Amino acid sequence: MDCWHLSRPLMRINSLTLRELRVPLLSFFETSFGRTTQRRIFLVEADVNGVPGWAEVTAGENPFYNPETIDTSWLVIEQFAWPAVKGREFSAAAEVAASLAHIRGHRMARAAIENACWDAEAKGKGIPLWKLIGGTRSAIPCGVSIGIQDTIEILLAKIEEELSAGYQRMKIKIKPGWDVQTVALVRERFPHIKLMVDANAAYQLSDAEHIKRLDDYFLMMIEQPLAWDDIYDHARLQKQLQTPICLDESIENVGHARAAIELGACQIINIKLGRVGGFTSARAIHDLCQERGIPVWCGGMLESGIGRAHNIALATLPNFRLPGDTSASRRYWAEDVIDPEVEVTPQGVILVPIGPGIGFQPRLDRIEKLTVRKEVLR
Ligand code: OSB
Ligand code: MG
Repeated sequence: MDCWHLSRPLMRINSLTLRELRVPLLSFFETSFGRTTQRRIFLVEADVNGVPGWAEVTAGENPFYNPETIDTSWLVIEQFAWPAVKGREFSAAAEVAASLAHIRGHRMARAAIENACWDAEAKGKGIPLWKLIGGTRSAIPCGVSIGIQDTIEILLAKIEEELSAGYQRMKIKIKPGWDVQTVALVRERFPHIKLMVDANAAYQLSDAEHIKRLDDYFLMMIEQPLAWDDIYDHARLQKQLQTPICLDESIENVGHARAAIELGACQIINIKLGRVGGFTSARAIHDLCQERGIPVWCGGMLESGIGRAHNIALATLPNFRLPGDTSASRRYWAEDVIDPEVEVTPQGVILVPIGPGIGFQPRLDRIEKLTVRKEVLR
């Protein structure tokens, strides 16, 4: 008699170790909402039946991209998320999200707990995380996100450098005063590259006439031109624009994705694991977009190797049909916190790891050295 499903071992989270690391970026990263020079990296290590699962809280240092920060997510995990999962038994990581669903918002905080359990579950089963979530790809096509620079010459030189490293598409950050003319000069210099822009909510619908000038430059898409929490105005803008709109900030769950698609607010969606609250939500958005013929790609949040490894797993799902923002460790860090570091081939792809779980080893010695705050929740 096959009663394997009855005797399947239950998962119990014995402890969560929270660590904050301070790590300087090799070069500053500037968006329409500000410049980052040093990251505060928040790592979560879960002990699940004695198996360590790792994840990263992808919140920023300030609430300028979305409402979460490293400090709010620490507090929410400590005061609300840990008490909700502590002592509970799960038959799979996919159930963890439901036990945190009563917490409103704070998706990046919730995602880290769920995602650490996914890593531990995959390790416990001896399989790669990307296979556990249903991934089908053995190589991930890569693009880069290039911040606002001090001069156009510096921007052109950076693009040149990334193209010769093999990256398949260039995304440049824009804001009022660094937009149409900048794009025109990039296009003039690189007529045939896959090019897109990301405004991080820097415009309003009343800027539509200005934004429409971008239609002359054959952009793959314009990412999040309008307010972070608005879907309807994006629909009104998309009706006037030829360039496809891609939503990032505005899509926090599958309901938002459905509304955006049905309103015609976007033609493409950027899925970020933290922003949407973890693998369960990310897969739901992925599946909906696949059904509706909307391509998705994996965004980034200047993650350390831990978050980067999760992004690689996510991007193996079949509807991740466009190059993402997941790029090599060496673009961000003097030294990453995982072994091996994430590398990109001269063809512009990341070869998906074959080891169990996230497939990259956390470098505990280095992690401990960079840690400025640590708390163990039991
Ligand atoms: O909007 O995609 C974004 C970084 C921080 C916050 C928001 C965004 C970004 C990026 C960088 O574009 C992507 C990366 O290289 O990790
Ligand atoms: Mg974005």
